[in-house]
Formats: sequence, C-alpha cells, structure tokens
Amino acid sequence: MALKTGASFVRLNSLRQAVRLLSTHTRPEIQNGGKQAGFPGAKAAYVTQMKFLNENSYEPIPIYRVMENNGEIIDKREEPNIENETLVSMYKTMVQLSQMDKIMYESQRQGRISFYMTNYGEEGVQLGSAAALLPQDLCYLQYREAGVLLYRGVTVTEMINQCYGNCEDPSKGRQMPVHYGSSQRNIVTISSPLATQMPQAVGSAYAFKRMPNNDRCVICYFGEGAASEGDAHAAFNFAATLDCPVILLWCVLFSSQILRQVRNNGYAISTPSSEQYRGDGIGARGPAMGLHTLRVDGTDTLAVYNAVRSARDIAVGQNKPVLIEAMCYRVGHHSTSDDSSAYRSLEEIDKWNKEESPISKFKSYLERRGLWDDEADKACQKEARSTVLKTMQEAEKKKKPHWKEMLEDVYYDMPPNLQKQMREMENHLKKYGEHYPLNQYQSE
Ligand SMILES: Cc1ncc(C[n+]2csc(CCOP(=O)(O)OP(=O)(O)O)c2C)c(N)n1
Ligand SMILES: [Mg+2]
Repeated sequence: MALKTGASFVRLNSLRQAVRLLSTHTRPEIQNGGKQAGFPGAKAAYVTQMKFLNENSYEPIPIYRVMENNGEIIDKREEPNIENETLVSMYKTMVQLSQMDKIMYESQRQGRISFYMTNYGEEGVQLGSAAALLPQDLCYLQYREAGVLLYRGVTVTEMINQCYGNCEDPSKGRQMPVHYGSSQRNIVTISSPLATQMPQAVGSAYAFKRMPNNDRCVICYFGEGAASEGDAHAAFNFAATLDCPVILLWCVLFSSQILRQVRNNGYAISTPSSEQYRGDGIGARGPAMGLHTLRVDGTDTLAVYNAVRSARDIAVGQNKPVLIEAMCYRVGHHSTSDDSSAYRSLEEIDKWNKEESPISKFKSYLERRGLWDDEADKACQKEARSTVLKTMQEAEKKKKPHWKEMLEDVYYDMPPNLQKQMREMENHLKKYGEHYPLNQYQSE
C-alpha cells in the first residue's frame, strides 16, 4: 500500500550539518576557505570563534500529527490509506484493551492476581504502531504494550492465563503477570530489567540483515525511563554504527534493520521526564547518534501509524535504523504497586485523560468517517467486558503448574544442585504434603 506522508526524518551525520541548523547570527565564521578538516572523528569546518553548544542551540524537534483532537484531519494529504475494516479492528482492540485493564487492575486489588500494569493513555501508540507492522516483523516490548499483543492476535485468554500463572500460562507461572510473549506472533517474551530488550533487538535486526532476501524488521518499544539505562545507549550506537554503508563500505554487512519506538509517557514510576534528562528529550539523541528520527504525537493513532509505516520502509528498504519518539501521557498509576497521587495532581491526570485521550480522538475520527456510532460503541464495550470477565473466571479455575516446573527449563540438563533441591522438596512434600494446597496444582 502506498503511503502518503510528509513525515520527515532527521539525520545529522556530522557537526557540519549541526552547525547549519544554528541561526545565522550565531553561526561562527568559517575559516580555511570553507574546506573541511579531515580528522578521522569529524569532517567539519575550522572556525576562530569559540562557541559552546547547548540544548538551546537547536530548535526542538517538532511533533508530527495528523488529526485535531476532534478527529478532524488537519492536512488531507496526510490521512493514511487504511481500510475501513482495519480501522474498526484497531478501535475494537483499544476497547478490549481498556476493558481488560479495568477488570484486571481490580482483580489485583481483590487479591486474585499479584500484580498488573495498565495501558491508559498509550493506546494510540500501541495500536497505531501495531497496525503499521507486518506479521513477520519481530517485536521486543517493554511491558506497557498489551495492545500490540492483542492486535497481533494474542488472545485475551492467553494473556489472562499468563497473569494468573495457571497451567496454560506458557511461562508456567515463573514470570510476573503482564510479562507476555508469543513466538507464534513474533513477540519476544518481556524481561523485567529495564532496557534488556534494546541490545537484543539490535542483535536480532543484525541477524535479519544478514539473511538473504530479508523482508522483516525489528521493532523495539521502550519508555523514556529505560532510555536512561546504559544498555539503551549501547543499543543506539550499535544500531547506528553497524549501519553506515555510505561512510564505511564494510559496514554494509553489519547494518541493522530496526525501528526503535520510545514511548515518552512523562514518567518513570514517580520520576517525571523533567528529572530524567536534559536537552530535547530522547528524540534529540537520534540525530546525534546517526539515527533517522521522528517525534510524533502518540495520542494521534493515525500519526503513529504513518510514522511507523514510513519507518518500516526505511528500515527494510534502506537497512537504516530509525528512532521514533512518541509523546504521550501515562494516565494510570505506574503499576498496582504505585499510587501516583503521591507525586502528581489529579488535575494533571484529568486533563490528559479527558482532552487528549487517544481512544476518544480515534473514535471521533471513525464517527466522522461514518464507521462508528454510540450504539456500536455500547455493544462493543459490553462484549469486551464480558469476554474479560468470562475468561478471568475460567483462568481462576485452572490448576497451577506442577510445583516441579519452578526448577525446570532453566538449564537443558538440570545441574546437581537443583536435582538435590528437587529431591529434598519431594521428600518434604511426602512428609508434609497435607499442609500445602497441592490439590490446586497439577499432579504428575
Ligand atoms: C534495571 C532496572 N532498574 C529499575 C527497575 C525498576 N523499574 C521498573 S519500571 C521503571 C520505570 C520505567 O519507566 P519508563 O521506561 O519510562 O516506562 P513506563 O513505566 O513509563 O512505561 C523502573 C525504574 C527495573 N525494572 N529495571
Ligand atoms: Mg515512562
């Protein structure tokens, strides 16, 4: 499908290009007849005027958007060519996601599961990006991207089984809730330590690049908090330096096909973005590190769709890494272990929830196109809610995995120390089994 988009990605490969961005009155006088110095580390002009650059030396990266808050398209040329059926399916997934979040959050509060994380406010980033990818693309998620899983076909049942850690949970109860994964849907299982997925994603992209006739890209989601981790910087740099065919020929072999999508939702638990970094956000790191970069309004599903579609073209078509910074707001608490009223005002949350809701904006767009109305919405909300409630009740009745599972699957051959623990546990349960709820667990 041809995509009409004017989204322009920024790439600054050298200081020379950066200097061009400075306004005329601050531009130092170029020496040496304009000839570039040929240092291995910088091809740049000589000047005699000393000037330190800082975050105010550049204009902030603008935020690309397609829709007004009322769903009206701002520039018709930017309206993506998405089939009606796909648009409705994207919206229905948003509704399913928000109903799942509501009920699963409550289920943790009632002590039925140990932990949960909601996705409120980030539905536009999740559904816009998921719809722009192809099924063969490999996804590395952080943890707040449940909509991506749903859109790619992971069922509510699979996700709720994972949260309940029952015998149908593919991770057999050994992961925290919301740490989903699905090899069938090309989604790598989520890791708790922040930024784990970032160098891994670059490595996968590198492997794809080396395959003949590759048509896959990797998308790596991460929060602005994760972007403060050392691994994030290593990942940025490997993605860029292993993919610079214009400068170093041998690098063609090493270039990677990757989209990295940072979800800048304003907070890393209780740390606001203002305390997380200086300068112009995560996006500003992209051009500085040689990545095609775009900042997008993450509450505008169509803008995210265009951004990721174009980025996919760059990644697969040109073997270039791309950084997209999707601006949004984490409307919910960080997780069920957090109470965000301790560090932000209710007015702040309310503003983002009411005026900037990605779901409302997208719904308005569908209504304008005559694809949706209040009646359809009511029915959809009702069905989504009953799917979650029914699935939750079924998940609760399923047995827990056999206790031996907690020691298995770590090593291919179980080492002697674990074998010893297994025998001790077996003997212990033979003696004291009546004191444990073994009937709730699978037996051999
Ligand atoms: C290496 C590491 N340090 C700290 C944590 C604890 N932790 C979990 S989530 C989180 C905040 C991450 O914020 P961000 O990346 O912005 O994602 P968000 O929760 O906003 O979606 C922190 C500090 C962790 N999981 N791993
Ligand atoms: Mg965040």
